[in-house]
Amino acid sequence: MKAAIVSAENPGKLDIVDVGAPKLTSGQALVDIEYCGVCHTDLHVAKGDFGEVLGRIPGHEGIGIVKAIADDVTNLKIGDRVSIAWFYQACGTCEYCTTGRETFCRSIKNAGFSVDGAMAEQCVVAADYAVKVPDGLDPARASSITCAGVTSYKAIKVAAIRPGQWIAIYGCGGLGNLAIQYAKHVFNAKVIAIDINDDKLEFAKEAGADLTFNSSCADAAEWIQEQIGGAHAAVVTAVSKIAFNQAVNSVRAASKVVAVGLPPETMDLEIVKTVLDGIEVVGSLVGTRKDLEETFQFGAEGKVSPVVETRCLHEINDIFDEMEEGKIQGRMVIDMHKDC
Ligand code: 8ID
Ligand code: ZN
Repeated sequence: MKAAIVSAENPGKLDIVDVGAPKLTSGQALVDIEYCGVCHTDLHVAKGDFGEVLGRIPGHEGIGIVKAIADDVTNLKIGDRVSIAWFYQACGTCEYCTTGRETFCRSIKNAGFSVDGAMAEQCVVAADYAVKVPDGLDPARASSITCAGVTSYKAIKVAAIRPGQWIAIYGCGGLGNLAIQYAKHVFNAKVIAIDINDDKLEFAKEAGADLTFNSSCADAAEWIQEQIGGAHAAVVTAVSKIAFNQAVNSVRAASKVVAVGLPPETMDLEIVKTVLDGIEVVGSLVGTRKDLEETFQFGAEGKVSPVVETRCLHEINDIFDEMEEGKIQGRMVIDMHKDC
């Protein structure tokens, strides 16, 4: 089958190759992939930012149709439409798995990083962990919800924002534009969107942002403090430590800064401010199966609608370039049946 793999010859790139179809083992379902969104995490994986995984098939915004199931699988049937998410499988029994925090299981497997993902014609999933896509949700949009959507939604849950409060969203890319939509249409918050790119900020306005700010030449924190006396929470999806530092300074006392972006850097945290203002800086990692089920439902109801453009698998390295140059609005989604 056709697949993209992390290249050994071209650092930071993927090669399109022919590989053997994955083998179905106990507890698994074999999925014919229809769509796979391209997340900035795939770019981190290709570059080895989380450790080198040469030969790995990336892709964790996969959507496809179940083609076969192992004999012991009871929760899926052939023909079901399911997702292949970064949260691929966990142990199911540890203190994290049994307390609603399964994405922090220490034995977690991640699609497209520790196991092969969905940038291929076929993929196997752990059947118990594959979330079904509800009827009425377009599969290309569902792919973007499988990571960008659920991660943004969960991060706002973690931010504990209340209706009518201000939330600052740093980074208005694949995740950020959806974070704006969830903040507005699900949590009834007011949104300040921050990016370094004017096109992204125009897009953020279309997604529902009440205020926007270009932080390429000015400090967003100062401006936010001036305009609204500080945000009640911030979610940082930007791939830059500068945004993380600004986020801490842009919130009111006793607020949360939710870290989502994964730049391989260290943020500066001023201890005195953190203590005196009671700031909580907290990481948020994708979402649980239940979070994804909820997020899919908001998509099916039309409350949140990912903006996607379909591309072919052979364009994957071009998509990575466009992502690094900040040229993508919404999500590029690979259509496995498209040829170019
Ligand atoms: O579970 C998680 N925590 C999770 C899940 C999925 C993705 C984390 N991520 C991580 C990705 O690995 C990546 O590091 O979130 C980050 C954002 O992913 P994305 O939304 O898929 O990336 P994008 O579409 O390239 O958007 C990034 C945006 O950040 C802006 C860019 O202009 C772009 O719009 N940005 C940058 I780069 N620097 C900025 C800055 N200093 C900035 N915006 C504001 N201030
Ligand atoms: Zn992702």
